[in-house]
Amino acid sequence: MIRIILILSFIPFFLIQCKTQHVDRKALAEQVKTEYDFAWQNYKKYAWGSDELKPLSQSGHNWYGQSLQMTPIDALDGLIILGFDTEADSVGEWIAAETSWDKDINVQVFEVTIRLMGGLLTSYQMTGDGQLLDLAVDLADRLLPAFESETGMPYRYVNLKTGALSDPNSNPAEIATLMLEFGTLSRLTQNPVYYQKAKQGIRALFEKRPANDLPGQSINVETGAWTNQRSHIGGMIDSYYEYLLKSWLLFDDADFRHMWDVHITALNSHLAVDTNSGFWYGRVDMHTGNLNAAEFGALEAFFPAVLALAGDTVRARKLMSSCLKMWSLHNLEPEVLNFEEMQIPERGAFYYLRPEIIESLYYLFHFTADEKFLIAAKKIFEDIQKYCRTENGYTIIRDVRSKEKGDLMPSYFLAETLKYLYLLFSDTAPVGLDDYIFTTEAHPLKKAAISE
Ligand code: DMJ
Repeated sequence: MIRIILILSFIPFFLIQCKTQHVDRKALAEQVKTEYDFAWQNYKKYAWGSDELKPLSQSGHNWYGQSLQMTPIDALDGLIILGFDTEADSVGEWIAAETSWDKDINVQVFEVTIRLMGGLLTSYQMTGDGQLLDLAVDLADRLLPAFESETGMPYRYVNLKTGALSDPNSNPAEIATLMLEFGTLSRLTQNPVYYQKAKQGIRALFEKRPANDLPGQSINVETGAWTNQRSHIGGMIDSYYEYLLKSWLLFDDADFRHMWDVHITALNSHLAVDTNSGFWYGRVDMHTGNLNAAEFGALEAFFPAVLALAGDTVRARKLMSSCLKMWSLHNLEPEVLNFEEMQIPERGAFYYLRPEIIESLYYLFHFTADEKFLIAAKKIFEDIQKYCRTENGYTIIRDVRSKEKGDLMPSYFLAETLKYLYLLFSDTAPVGLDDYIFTTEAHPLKKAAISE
């Protein structure tokens, strides 16, 4: 009896509802638009010109002391995609006029690439505004010194003004998650250097893999030595896999296909695990392949999308179902979940408005047309409104059990979380998975670039 109750408690609320509910996609798309506008207007009111909004303190926050216009640049293509045309025009003009990268600050190459360069490239592709492309080129040129390491793998930080390098202790995600953006820049400018440098870093990383093809969590870009032996699909490794697959699909480069094939085979043999609570990818030792933590979390929830994009809808569906169980435990997902005990370790109780679970629902719905994924997305949208909305914008949650609020609206909430919700519900969006590859920050890049 206890066993039956236990199994029933693992069935997500969304799946129980599936048989009876129908989703009014048009109405939901309008609601997402309303919430996007609400979040954006509050950013403008309290944090305009800063990187991100702090809704509880009604102020702005800059990552490096001075602003890089993180939220406007990350959000601009969302304004275009959701149909805020007049606003998008004036924000695009403002970005072109106000943005300068000539700043004496050490920036994280990965973050500024995915949020700023990615945002600029998509907005350029959607508007044809050459000033946005010029900003992307200027930014990329200032980041290029990062690749001047002994191994060719990029340093984590570079000074935008001086090119000074810092922090050689990097990780697969930060090393590889430049390829779509740098590669697209090469396509658009006909300058191969960006593609070559980004690919050279990935190639050097791939060559360092152990015999079982499982990369570790961190690696020194000067020596090529692994500095953390944990292997998993979570933060610090996650988008390495994503970018191998997507770089193959966007650039039709067979080297990336080979690297993806090698790794997905290893992941499915060593990390994939069927338990009483569902199908998961756990954390293993990179050399032995032995499970050392039955942990999964909000960041790992990107993986059903990647599996679906790779054509593995069977594993994608199973993992999606596990992700929804993770969400429904507390009606918000934790950063870390022990999937054997279905308990949240203290260090992983927060929800940072992350998009990955919604991103996966978007891919699953696209590839299967199964309405249950829309129903799940509707429930998640409702939960986010219920627990993360404040009078002055949306905010992160410190603990999904108590629902205690933190004080930050990350730029990816507009760039990804709300954008993926809109794309799920709208059937008139100007971009979609047939013609675009979405970066890890949800900036859609055209499969055939403008200049081709
Ligand atoms: C985003 O900046 C990107 O999706 C990145 O790849 C992972 N983390 C955040 C969202 O959770």
